[in-house]
Amino acid sequence: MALTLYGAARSRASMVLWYLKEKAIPCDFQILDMKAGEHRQESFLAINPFGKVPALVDDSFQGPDGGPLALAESGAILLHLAENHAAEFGGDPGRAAALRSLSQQWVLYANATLGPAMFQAADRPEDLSRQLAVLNGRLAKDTSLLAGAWGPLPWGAADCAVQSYLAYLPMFCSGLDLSPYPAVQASIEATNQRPAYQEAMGSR
Ligand SMILES: N[C@@H](CCC(=O)N[C@@H](CS)C(=O)NCC(=O)O)C(=O)O
Repeated sequence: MALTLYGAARSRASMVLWYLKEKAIPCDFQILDMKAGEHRQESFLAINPFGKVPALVDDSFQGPDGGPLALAESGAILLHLAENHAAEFGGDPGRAAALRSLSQQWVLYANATLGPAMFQAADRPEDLSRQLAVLNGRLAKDTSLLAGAWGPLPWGAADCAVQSYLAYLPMFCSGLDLSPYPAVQASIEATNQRPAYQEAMGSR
Protein backbone atom coordinates (compact mmCIF):
# COMPACT_ATOMS: atom_id res chain seq x y z
CA MET A 1 0.00 0.00 0.00
CA ALA A 2 1.40 3.40 -0.94
CA LEU A 3 0.06 6.91 -0.77
CA THR A 4 1.47 9.86 -2.70
CA LEU A 5 0.35 13.38 -1.91
CA TYR A 6 1.00 16.12 -4.47
CA GLY A 7 1.23 19.65 -3.10
CA ALA A 8 2.96 22.97 -3.48
CA ALA A 9 4.36 25.71 -1.30
CA ARG A 10 1.65 27.52 0.72
CA SER A 11 -1.20 25.47 -0.73
CA ARG A 12 -4.21 23.57 0.61
CA ALA A 13 -2.02 20.46 0.58
CA SER A 14 -0.85 21.57 4.05
CA MET A 15 -4.25 20.63 5.47
CA VAL A 16 -3.91 17.07 4.17
CA LEU A 17 -0.27 16.84 5.21
CA TRP A 18 -1.24 17.91 8.73
CA TYR A 19 -3.88 15.15 8.89
CA LEU A 20 -1.41 12.52 7.63
CA LYS A 21 1.15 13.54 10.25
CA GLU A 22 -1.38 13.62 13.12
CA LYS A 23 -2.55 10.13 12.21
CA ALA A 24 0.99 8.84 11.45
CA ILE A 25 -0.12 7.62 8.01
CA PRO A 26 2.94 7.03 5.82
CA CYS A 27 2.84 9.02 2.58
CA ASP A 28 5.28 10.20 -0.04
CA PHE A 29 4.93 14.00 -0.34
CA GLN A 30 5.72 15.37 -3.80
CA ILE A 31 6.10 19.15 -3.96
CA LEU A 32 5.30 20.65 -7.36
CA ASP A 33 6.97 23.87 -8.43
CA MET A 34 3.90 25.87 -9.52
CA LYS A 35 6.00 28.86 -10.57
CA ALA A 36 7.69 26.55 -13.06
CA GLY A 37 4.25 25.23 -14.16
CA GLU A 38 4.76 21.65 -12.95
CA HIS A 39 1.04 21.46 -12.09
CA ARG A 40 0.22 22.01 -15.79
CA GLN A 41 2.42 19.21 -17.09
CA GLU A 42 0.89 16.10 -18.66
CA SER A 43 2.19 13.84 -15.88
CA PHE A 44 0.28 15.79 -13.22
CA LEU A 45 -2.79 16.48 -15.38
CA ALA A 46 -3.14 12.69 -15.63
CA ILE A 47 -3.65 12.72 -11.84
CA ASN A 48 -5.79 15.88 -11.60
CA PRO A 49 -6.96 17.23 -14.98
CA PHE A 50 -7.81 20.55 -13.26
CA GLY A 51 -4.11 21.05 -12.54
CA LYS A 52 -4.67 21.94 -8.89
CA VAL A 53 -3.22 20.67 -5.64
CA PRO A 54 -3.66 18.81 -3.39
CA ALA A 55 -4.06 15.52 -5.21
CA LEU A 56 -3.62 12.05 -3.73
CA VAL A 57 -2.75 8.76 -5.39
CA ASP A 58 -3.73 5.72 -3.31
CA ASP A 59 -2.62 2.41 -4.78
CA SER A 60 -4.60 0.38 -2.26
CA PHE A 61 -7.70 1.23 -4.31
CA GLN A 62 -8.38 0.91 -8.01
CA GLY A 63 -9.65 3.90 -9.95
CA PRO A 64 -12.10 3.74 -12.89
CA ASP A 65 -9.22 3.38 -15.38
CA GLY A 66 -7.94 0.28 -13.58
CA GLY A 67 -4.92 2.13 -12.19
CA PRO A 68 -4.39 3.40 -8.62
CA LEU A 69 -7.13 5.69 -7.30
CA ALA A 70 -6.35 9.36 -7.95
CA LEU A 71 -8.28 11.93 -5.91
CA ALA A 72 -8.42 15.73 -6.00
CA GLU A 73 -10.09 18.27 -3.64
CA SER A 74 -8.67 18.64 -0.15
CA GLY A 75 -12.02 17.80 1.48
CA ALA A 76 -12.52 14.60 -0.52
CA ILE A 77 -8.94 13.55 0.25
CA LEU A 78 -9.37 14.21 3.99
CA LEU A 79 -12.59 12.19 4.11
CA HIS A 80 -11.01 9.34 2.11
CA LEU A 81 -8.12 9.18 4.56
CA ALA A 82 -10.44 9.41 7.57
CA GLU A 83 -12.57 6.53 6.27
CA ASN A 84 -9.95 4.23 4.80
CA HIS A 85 -6.65 4.93 6.56
CA ALA A 86 -7.53 6.30 10.00
CA ALA A 87 -10.68 4.25 10.72
CA GLU A 88 -12.42 7.35 12.10
CA PHE A 89 -15.91 6.01 11.58
CA GLY A 90 -15.75 2.58 13.20
CA GLY A 91 -17.90 0.95 15.86
CA ASP A 92 -21.68 0.74 16.04
CA PRO A 93 -23.12 1.25 12.49
CA GLY A 94 -25.58 3.97 13.53
CA ARG A 95 -22.94 5.95 15.39
CA ALA A 96 -20.43 5.40 12.56
CA ALA A 97 -22.92 6.68 9.95
CA ALA A 98 -23.71 9.78 12.04
CA LEU A 99 -20.01 10.46 12.65
CA ARG A 100 -19.29 10.10 8.93
CA SER A 101 -22.14 12.45 7.95
CA LEU A 102 -21.17 15.07 10.52
CA SER A 103 -17.52 14.88 9.46
CA GLN A 104 -18.65 15.45 5.86
CA GLN A 105 -20.73 18.40 7.04
CA TRP A 106 -17.77 20.05 8.82
CA VAL A 107 -15.26 19.39 6.03
CA LEU A 108 -17.66 20.77 3.41
CA TYR A 109 -18.52 23.69 5.71
CA ALA A 110 -14.82 24.57 6.06
CA ASN A 111 -14.13 24.48 2.32
CA ALA A 112 -17.41 25.85 0.98
CA THR A 113 -18.59 28.28 3.67
CA LEU A 114 -15.85 29.29 6.14
CA GLY A 115 -13.06 29.58 3.54
CA PRO A 116 -15.09 31.79 1.14
CA ALA A 117 -16.26 33.99 4.07
CA MET A 118 -12.60 34.54 4.99
CA PHE A 119 -11.62 35.41 1.43
CA GLN A 120 -14.60 37.80 1.10
CA ALA A 121 -14.24 39.31 4.59
CA ALA A 122 -13.40 42.76 3.23
CA ASP A 123 -16.71 42.92 1.28
CA ARG A 124 -18.96 40.97 3.65
CA PRO A 125 -17.48 41.20 7.16
CA GLU A 126 -20.82 40.38 8.82
CA ASP A 127 -20.90 36.86 7.32
CA LEU A 128 -17.51 35.97 8.80
CA SER A 129 -18.46 37.56 12.18
CA ARG A 130 -21.65 35.49 12.37
CA GLN A 131 -19.76 32.29 11.56
CA LEU A 132 -17.02 33.03 14.09
CA ALA A 133 -19.62 33.68 16.80
CA VAL A 134 -21.17 30.25 16.15
CA LEU A 135 -17.77 28.51 16.02
CA ASN A 136 -16.76 30.30 19.21
CA GLY A 137 -19.82 28.92 20.99
CA ARG A 138 -19.07 25.39 19.74
CA LEU A 139 -15.39 25.49 20.59
CA ALA A 140 -16.09 26.98 24.04
CA LYS A 141 -18.09 23.83 24.85
CA ASP A 142 -15.48 21.40 23.50
CA THR A 143 -12.31 21.68 21.46
CA SER A 144 -13.52 18.74 19.33
CA LEU A 145 -16.30 19.66 16.91
CA LEU A 146 -17.88 16.20 17.03
CA ALA A 147 -17.82 15.81 20.81
CA GLY A 148 -21.13 15.70 22.62
CA ALA A 149 -23.36 12.73 23.33
CA TRP A 150 -20.62 10.41 22.04
CA GLY A 151 -18.18 11.57 24.71
CA PRO A 152 -14.60 12.56 23.98
CA LEU A 153 -13.52 11.78 20.43
CA PRO A 154 -10.02 11.80 18.96
CA TRP A 155 -9.04 14.77 16.81
CA GLY A 156 -10.23 14.05 13.27
CA ALA A 157 -10.98 15.24 9.74
CA ALA A 158 -13.70 17.68 10.89
CA ASP A 159 -11.30 19.36 13.34
CA CYS A 160 -8.50 19.36 10.77
CA ALA A 161 -10.57 21.14 8.12
CA VAL A 162 -12.06 23.83 10.38
CA GLN A 163 -8.93 24.42 12.46
CA SER A 164 -6.79 24.72 9.30
CA TYR A 165 -8.89 27.66 8.12
CA LEU A 166 -9.07 29.24 11.58
CA ALA A 167 -5.27 29.07 11.86
CA TYR A 168 -5.05 31.12 8.65
CA LEU A 169 -7.35 33.86 10.03
CA PRO A 170 -4.60 36.07 11.52
CA MET A 171 -2.80 35.98 8.15
CA PHE A 172 -5.74 36.30 5.72
CA CYS A 173 -7.80 38.71 7.84
CA SER A 174 -4.99 40.54 9.63
CA GLY A 175 -7.20 43.53 10.56
CA LEU A 176 -9.83 41.33 12.22
CA ASP A 177 -10.25 41.70 16.01
CA LEU A 178 -10.48 38.17 17.39
CA SER A 179 -11.01 39.23 21.02
CA PRO A 180 -14.83 38.70 20.83
CA TYR A 181 -14.06 35.04 19.99
CA PRO A 182 -11.77 33.77 22.78
CA ALA A 183 -12.46 30.09 22.07
CA VAL A 184 -11.53 30.62 18.41
CA GLN A 185 -8.35 32.36 19.54
CA ALA A 186 -7.56 29.46 21.90
CA SER A 187 -8.17 26.99 19.08
CA ILE A 188 -5.74 28.86 16.80
CA GLU A 189 -3.10 28.91 19.54
CA ALA A 190 -3.62 25.19 20.24
CA THR A 191 -3.29 24.38 16.51
CA ASN A 192 -0.05 26.34 16.28
CA GLN A 193 1.34 24.36 19.25
CA ARG A 194 0.62 20.93 17.75
CA PRO A 195 3.91 19.25 16.67
CA ALA A 196 2.27 17.62 13.62
CA TYR A 197 0.92 21.00 12.48
CA GLN A 198 4.33 22.63 12.91
CA GLU A 199 5.92 19.76 10.98
CA ALA A 200 3.34 20.00 8.16
CA MET A 201 3.75 23.78 7.89
CA GLY A 202 7.52 23.42 7.90
CA SER A 203 7.61 20.92 5.07
CA ARG A 204 5.23 22.53 2.62
N1 LIG B 1 -11.18 23.34 -3.80
C1 LIG B 1 -9.85 22.88 -4.08
C2 LIG B 1 -8.96 24.08 -4.41
C3 LIG B 1 -7.65 23.65 -5.00
C4 LIG B 1 -6.82 24.86 -5.38
O1 LIG B 1 -7.34 25.89 -5.84
N2 LIG B 1 -5.51 24.72 -5.23
C5 LIG B 1 -4.60 25.79 -5.58
C6 LIG B 1 -3.48 25.87 -4.56
S1 LIG B 1 -4.12 26.20 -2.94
C7 LIG B 1 -3.97 25.46 -6.93
O2 LIG B 1 -3.59 24.36 -7.18
N3 LIG B 1 -3.87 26.48 -7.81
C8 LIG B 1 -3.21 26.32 -9.06
C9 LIG B 1 -4.04 26.80 -10.23
O3 LIG B 1 -5.23 27.07 -10.02
O4 LIG B 1 -3.48 26.89 -11.29
C10 LIG B 1 -9.31 22.09 -2.86
O5 LIG B 1 -9.78 22.35 -1.74
O6 LIG B 1 -8.46 21.21 -3.02
